[in-house]
Amino acid sequence: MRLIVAANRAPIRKTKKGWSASIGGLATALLPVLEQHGGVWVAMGEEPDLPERQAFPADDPDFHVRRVALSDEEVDNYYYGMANRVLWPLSHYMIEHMELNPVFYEDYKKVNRRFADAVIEELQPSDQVWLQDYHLMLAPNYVREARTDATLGLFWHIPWPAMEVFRIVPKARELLRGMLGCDLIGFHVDEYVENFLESARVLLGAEVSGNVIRWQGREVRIEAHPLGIDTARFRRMTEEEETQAAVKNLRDETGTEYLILGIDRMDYTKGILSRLLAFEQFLKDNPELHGRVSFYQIATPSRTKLETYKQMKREVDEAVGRIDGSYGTDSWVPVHYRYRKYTQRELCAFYNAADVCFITPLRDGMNLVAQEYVVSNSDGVLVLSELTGASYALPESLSVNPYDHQALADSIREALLMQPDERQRRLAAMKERVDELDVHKWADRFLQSLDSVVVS
Ligand code: ADQ
Repeated sequence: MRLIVAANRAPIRKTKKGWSASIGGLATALLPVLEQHGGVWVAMGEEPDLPERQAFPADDPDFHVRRVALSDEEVDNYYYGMANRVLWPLSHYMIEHMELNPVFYEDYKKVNRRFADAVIEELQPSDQVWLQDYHLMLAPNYVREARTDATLGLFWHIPWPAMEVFRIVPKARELLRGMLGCDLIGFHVDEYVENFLESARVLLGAEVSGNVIRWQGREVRIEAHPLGIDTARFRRMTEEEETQAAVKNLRDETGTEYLILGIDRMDYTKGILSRLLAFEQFLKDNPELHGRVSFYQIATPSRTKLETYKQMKREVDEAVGRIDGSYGTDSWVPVHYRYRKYTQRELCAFYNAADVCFITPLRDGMNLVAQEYVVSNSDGVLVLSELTGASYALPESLSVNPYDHQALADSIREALLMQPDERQRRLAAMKERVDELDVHKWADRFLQSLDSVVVS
């Protein structure tokens, strides 16, 4: 069996030393499968001078990258438009951020058609096709129409909202029909599976029994496959001498008894602003802890072209300035704010050094940062928003409602004061769970399930 992956981004990037495999996320999970079985990775081609088909590695190829060339305007409408300004806010229940421009959908359709055409061209009998995420909702059915016998799976990385929310998007039914070209659709947790089944039942009148949708004479299975991280890699990186030296530096430089950490892409779904406001409230409520606690907020620049993201950054910058201005002293900076990317090893140092990881998205499909903290830390507390997939996967975290300002502020104090035996008990249980979610096991489980769909 060969694997054909279709995803928005390619898993390789050009560095000064030539082409190399990307680190993290999907590339980590799927490249070993492609290396073992061979295949093709179909992705968006944003730069016109890159080849349409590229063998990787060039000298002894394991697989090919196939690029779907897009114009700047198509990238704007399909990616920055339909994917990031319609489907992203919709799926995170933030409909106030939706921008419903019909041109977005027209280009989204066109681009999905082109992805499907590339898959169809590459497809050989007995290949498995695995599409990824909300960028490619329509492509599965385009492939299905051309190849009725193809084996098609899709994994959806963000939440699937309640049916009543999903139906708000124009063309909701067309989008659902597109996805139902698959044999298997995976989500992180059961809640999203239930929401999807209800969407298909109510909006399309599809027959649903258990987790199977009967649709146009075929069966489509809807399953929960929670995604994990590369646990061995994070464990190894944390133990390395270089990382431990960085941990020591960080603690020395911070100079406070407690270190609290937030790490996110700079996105309005991650709840960075309300987290900062909660930290401010915590400082107001707990004067005896002034000078003893530092909060590191690390935010990776993301979708920086979009106005909502620029606006959010301004608000975050202002809040940090206000808190540090009101509470900071000559010897104490309450909030250390870093708006930049780090290497995974550097992130491990932050995780290892932090007494509390404060992860409070307003919604999040899974949230891998929570899992990275659990693997890389040895006696800290994970405070986790109950509106994340990770909260279902890690019930031993200190769960909090990110919309409850006072509860957020109180959770910081509770985490800092948690007794060592309780901290250890919770963290040990979460470490076992994160081991089970491991990204390699996730890929195996999904592909085995896709295989069994075909056999049954
Ligand atoms: P994201 O929204 O990107 O992913 P998340 O799962 O937390 O959210 O993954 C972020 C990744 O970026 C982590 O691996 C983290 O280490 C890395 N990262 C964050 N800040 C960084 C920095 N400053 N420098 C370098 N790396 C940084 C989407 C969904 C999630 C879902 C994943 C996977 O929104 O809900 O968990 O896909 O399915």
